[in-house]
Parts: sequence; structure tokens; C-alpha cells
Amino acid sequence: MKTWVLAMTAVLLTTTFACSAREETAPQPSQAAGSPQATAPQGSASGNSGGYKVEVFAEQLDVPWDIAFVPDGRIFITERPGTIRVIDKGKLVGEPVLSFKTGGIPFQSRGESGLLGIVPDPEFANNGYMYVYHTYEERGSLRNRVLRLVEKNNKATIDKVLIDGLPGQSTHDGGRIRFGPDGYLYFTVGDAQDPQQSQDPTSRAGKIMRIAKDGTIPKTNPFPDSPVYSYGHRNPQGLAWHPMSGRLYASEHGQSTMDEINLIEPGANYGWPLIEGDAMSPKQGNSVPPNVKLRTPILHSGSDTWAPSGMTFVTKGPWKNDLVVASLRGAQLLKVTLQEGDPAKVVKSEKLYKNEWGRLRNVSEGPDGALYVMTNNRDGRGSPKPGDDKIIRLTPQ
Ligand SMILES: [Ca+2]
Repeated sequence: MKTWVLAMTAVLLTTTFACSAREETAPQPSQAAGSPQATAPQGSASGNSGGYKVEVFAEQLDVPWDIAFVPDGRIFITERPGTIRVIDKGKLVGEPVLSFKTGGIPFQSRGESGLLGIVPDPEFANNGYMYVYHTYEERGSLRNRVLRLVEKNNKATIDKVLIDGLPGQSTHDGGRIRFGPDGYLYFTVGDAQDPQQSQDPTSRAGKIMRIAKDGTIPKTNPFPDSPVYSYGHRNPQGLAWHPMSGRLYASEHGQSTMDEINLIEPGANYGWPLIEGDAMSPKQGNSVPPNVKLRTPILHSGSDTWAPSGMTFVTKGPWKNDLVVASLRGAQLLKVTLQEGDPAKVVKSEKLYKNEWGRLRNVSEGPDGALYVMTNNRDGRGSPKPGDDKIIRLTPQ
């Protein structure tokens, strides 16, 4: 029987190990070491680092993917194999809030697919609604869908299917889901291994989408009667809005290198598979029609591989207004500082805690102003350490 341990006191992190993780994307390139960005000082093993107290907040999780904070203090966690867990009064509850593996729920978790993003309703305290993005099978093909759940007393049930039939595959499933400052529900959909679909605004593959929380299409969406908000994406997995400007940013996996951070404009085309990174000319075998305008990222990894996933802007503490991005293959937090007043200008980017915790799936800011970082070492691609997978908490001092 598994025992679930939640560290109630600070557990000092003393582990440093070489990451043998593969990247999120395929095929696997031979990688040269190094990066166009400067490498910042490594996180200290002393438990305090760069103005943050660092501790293990939860452990013994099974490939956690996303985290949701609700006003009563509980914290919900998705585990990709198909369970929602809850931390209640500081304790990780053994019984799942909802298991997608039982009860006849259509569900599949193969490769990178499964139970992915989770977000609470902005009115959760009144309605108990949460929204999740997950993979299922339909007529022999993998698909993804967005569900509304209703939660009470640490148990959730499916209340409504908001959108289904989204393209799915064993890789490139997107899956991040967040509310924007406009109150609409945004989520990312990967190209599901069919790159050309990303360039077709009428296809649902390789998109960032926006719907109302009742599943209807906002009249102000860029394409009439379509949930598509932006297109030309490969496998976006991070969404975050700048706390001052309210502008939307997204992270995206490149094919093998050229991972991207994009500033998202409604209706814009982010280039995949015609161009990668800030390339000005199309990839071999592609051509760009003269009337097609392709957006390039505000930051990319060059010949390095980050494999970026969940990310957040920081609103409190030493990193206030910086963007922090969890990296799988990069096994680091990428911290990006933007120019005040210029949403597209990156002042600097730093790699923090590289190889200290292994592959990182997500970072979110809690209502307490701490950053909660999820490891992703137990899915066969990482090197699990005792206690993996973990949530590491960084609390501003
Ligand atoms: Ca791009």
C-alpha cells in the first residue's frame, strides 16, 4: 500500500543529479550543450535561494500535470494516468476526487495523453465547478475534450461536456486550460501529429481556443462561430496573462529545438509547420502564400531544447511581473523578464534550478504568493528520485 506523505515542515532539498530525461518531442536530436541564454546561478541546496524558501510541499504523486487552487484553501491536482487528487487542510487525501479509470468514463492515457489541465470556475465558491481537459477514444482514434465537473466534499462528478472531438494522439495533445481576465475559458490543442492541420483555421488541431464557460462561442472570437483564438501552433502547453497588461502568452514545443514563448494575438498565425522560431523563410519543402502573415516568438530556445510546459506570471515577491516556465527536457525553471511597457520585448531569460528536480511539468502561483512546481519523473522519460513525483514550493521571503 502506498503511503502518501505531505511535508508539513520544510524539507531541505539537497539532491542534485544529472538529468537523463529525453525531451518531450520526437524525433530525438543530438544536442549540443549550451544555450543562447545565460545560465543563472543554480538554486541553492540550503533551502533558501534567491529570496525564496524552497521545500517539498507534496510527494508520491503519479505524473501530476496541473494544479488548481480554490478559495477555501484546498488544492486540486490532476495526475495524467487519470485521477484528480486533493490537498485538504494541508494533507494529501488518499481517495481520489474523481478517477477516470473507473465508472465507465471514456478515457485514455497513452504516451503524453491522458488527464491534463484543470482550472476552477472563477465562482467556484458558489457553484463548485471545475474544468478539465482529457483524452478519450472515439471510433478507434484518440480525441480530447473539455468537461465541466461539479465538486462537493472532495468528490467530483461530470456535469457537462463543453467541447469534444478535439484532435488527439499519443503525443502533441496540448491540454492546458485557464480562465482569461475576460472570463472566457482558454485551452491549448496540439497538432496531434498532423502538422498541416495547424495552418487550417477551420481545423481544430494546433490551436489555442477560447469558449465561454457554458461551452458557447464568444461573439468576439476572431473567426465567426469558431472556438479558434490563434493558430499555427505545434504543441502549446502553457498559458499565462501578464498581471499588468493583461496580454496572453503561450509556451510551445518545437519539433526538436526552437521551443517558443509567444505573445498571442487573436486570429494570428504562429507559423507551424511553415516556420519555426524566428525564421524569416519557410522550412524546406514549404512555401508561405504571399497574403499569409506569420508571427514569430518573443523568445525561443535556438539550438537548445527546453520542452516548455506550464507557466505563470509572478505577482508577488522577488520575481514580480516575471514569467516563469516549467521545462521538461530542460529540467529547469525558465525565468523571463519583459520590458515594462513593451509586451513583446524580452529583457533577459535565466535558467534556474537546472537538473535539481528533474523534468518539470508545471509552475503555478498560489493565492499565498508561493510558486508550486510539479516534477514529471515517473512517466518513463525521467529518472525518478525517492518521493517523486513532487510538488516543490518556493515561498517569497
Ligand atoms: Ca511558431
